[in-house]
Amino acid sequence: MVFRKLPGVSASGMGLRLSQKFVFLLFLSGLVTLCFGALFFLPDSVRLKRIFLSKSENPAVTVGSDNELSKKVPVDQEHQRAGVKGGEANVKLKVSRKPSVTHGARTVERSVGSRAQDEWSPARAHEPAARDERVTSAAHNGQRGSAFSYEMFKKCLLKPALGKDQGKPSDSETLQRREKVKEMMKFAWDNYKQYAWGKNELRPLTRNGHIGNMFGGLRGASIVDSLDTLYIMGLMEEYEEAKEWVQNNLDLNSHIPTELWPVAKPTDNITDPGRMAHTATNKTAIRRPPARDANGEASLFEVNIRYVGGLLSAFYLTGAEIFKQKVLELGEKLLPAFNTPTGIPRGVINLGSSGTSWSWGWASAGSSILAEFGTLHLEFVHLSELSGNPVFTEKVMNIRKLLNKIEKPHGLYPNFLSPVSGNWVQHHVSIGGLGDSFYEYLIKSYLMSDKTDEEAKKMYYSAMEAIETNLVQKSPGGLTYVAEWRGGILDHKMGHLACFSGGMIGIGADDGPAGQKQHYLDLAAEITHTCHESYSRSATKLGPEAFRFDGGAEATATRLSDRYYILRPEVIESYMYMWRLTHDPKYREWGWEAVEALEKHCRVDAGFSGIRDVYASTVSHDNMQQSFFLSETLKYLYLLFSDDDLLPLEDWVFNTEAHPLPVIRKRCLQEHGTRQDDGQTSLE
Ligand code: DMJ
Repeated sequence: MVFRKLPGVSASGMGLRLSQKFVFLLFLSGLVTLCFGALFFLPDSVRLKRIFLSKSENPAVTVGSDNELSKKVPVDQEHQRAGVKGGEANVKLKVSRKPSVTHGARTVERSVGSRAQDEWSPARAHEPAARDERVTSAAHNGQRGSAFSYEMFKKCLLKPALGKDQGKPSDSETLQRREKVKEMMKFAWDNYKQYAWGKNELRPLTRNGHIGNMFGGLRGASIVDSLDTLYIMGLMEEYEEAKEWVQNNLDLNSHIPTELWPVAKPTDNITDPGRMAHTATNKTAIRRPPARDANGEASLFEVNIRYVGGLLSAFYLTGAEIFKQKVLELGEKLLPAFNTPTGIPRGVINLGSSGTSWSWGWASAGSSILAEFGTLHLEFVHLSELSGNPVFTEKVMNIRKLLNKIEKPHGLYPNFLSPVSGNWVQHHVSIGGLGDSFYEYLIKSYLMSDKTDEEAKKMYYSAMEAIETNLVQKSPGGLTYVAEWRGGILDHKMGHLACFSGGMIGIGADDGPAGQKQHYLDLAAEITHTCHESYSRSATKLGPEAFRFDGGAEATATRLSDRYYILRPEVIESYMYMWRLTHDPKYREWGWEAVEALEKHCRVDAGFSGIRDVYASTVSHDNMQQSFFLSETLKYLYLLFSDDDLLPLEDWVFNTEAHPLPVIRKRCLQEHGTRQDDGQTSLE
């Protein structure tokens, strides 16, 4: 049409010869194909979706389609993908400040993803729905509807939580060792109280508090993380102080003046999977958030495992209502993180009213991290238990369904997934940082469900099979280790974080395929042994952040940047489980070696500190008493030197921050009428 109007140009084709026309057409069609193809192959294909989805298209979607909690959720929310520049996992330490979710717009971004994605009906939650959820949850929160009865819940435990005599061991040496661990806890706590009270963590060398950038406006991470440890150790005065702080000072709506916004420094942690800040160090400072984000951005994962986990276990252990109130309030604040096209949450959430969320700037192409979105299940199921509101369980079941259906390379779960398309973003697989606690939560979901969650069980044992086939290796020196996998190529490295897997494989040994129990117990023992070797081959008898099995190395760090130890618990965690499962005295001996090393190298005048090089006999301290030292490292040591009836494993599973959560015995709870519905009295 346009051509005809050109003066002097014939309609037959602007005077071009046939061959020229052909070349021109070829060029044109190539150009069109290229543009069109580019739209499809762009990660998350936002533009394409905008073009091809009509503004009025508001598909109803099914939440957790094949479970009993299914319900329809309409969608009227536009989700915009952040303009995050992709980068490999451990490249840059920054948060993309551009919100991935924009509220108020009208269209929806839909996945053009994989086959698995097409079959699967994800929750596409949206802000109005999230508001409704909040209202619903408040309604469930004891005001009307179902009310959780703590007394009835206790009747469904098989044994008293604290045992006959608080787990006091009968032999005097073990008792003395346990007392030593209790003294360490008191020392760590007293110094935190004196120098950092109300801040997130203690800086023991400079004797001040650390706020960091993981918890948004939340404070007191060490207090919330310590509640249950203080309680089970019988440090009751300290527990009461902690409880009072939660009651009066744990502000879930705190606003930070923008000028006080922390800028990440080289040694700050950002999020734990891989403790990216420590490894990724340190190259990029975090920019201040926009002024409107007064509540700051928090890691969904860290807030969940430390605050939600800490408050839940404090409630279940003590029955103090304040913990329940706080945790339900906090749980609701986390719900907007799930407002993505797939329901897979992004890593960073604004805890304020905006409810916006972001992907970590360092995560490949705006992806979410397996160990982050895969480590919500235990806590969210308990939030539903306590509130009577199924929304929390729906959110995590939705994640589960997607992961179950998506195609997995060699049966393995890569660490990066797009929350928009629901597809894997790159094929890095690890049972250490970025992947670790996802596997842990599969087996623990099964155990916490009183062994009724068959889906979790199946997923766990299939994942284990794939891990054994593809990742488990034997070193020339005979050490068993779990390597990492990068698109089919093995990286012969094991992170300290991966050392939790000895304990995990141990607790999963009972319920695997027939005849596999001993095999799993052996594997668990071998991995725990390797992790112990990583400790005993260092000058300090503490283990490095990562150790290798190549270039002649056997369970030692070869890179300077892998030599630090930040008071992590994973190796001791495996000792504790292996002790409970086998009662082999070597695990208590190994635990005691760790106590001695901590005392010698990490104890300073005002608390405990991580060290920069486990191979240097004159240590340099990193000036940080991590909250997980109080929550996990010292708790696992205390349990290692206690009788098994302190928090018996038949009744309790530990979340990934070592906060004990009770097994949910649905039938028993129903029989005892744990829930009082709509004002009716309980059955007992
Ligand atoms: C803890 O916050 C949790 O154990 C998490 O799962 C991984 N790492 C730290 C401690 O190392």
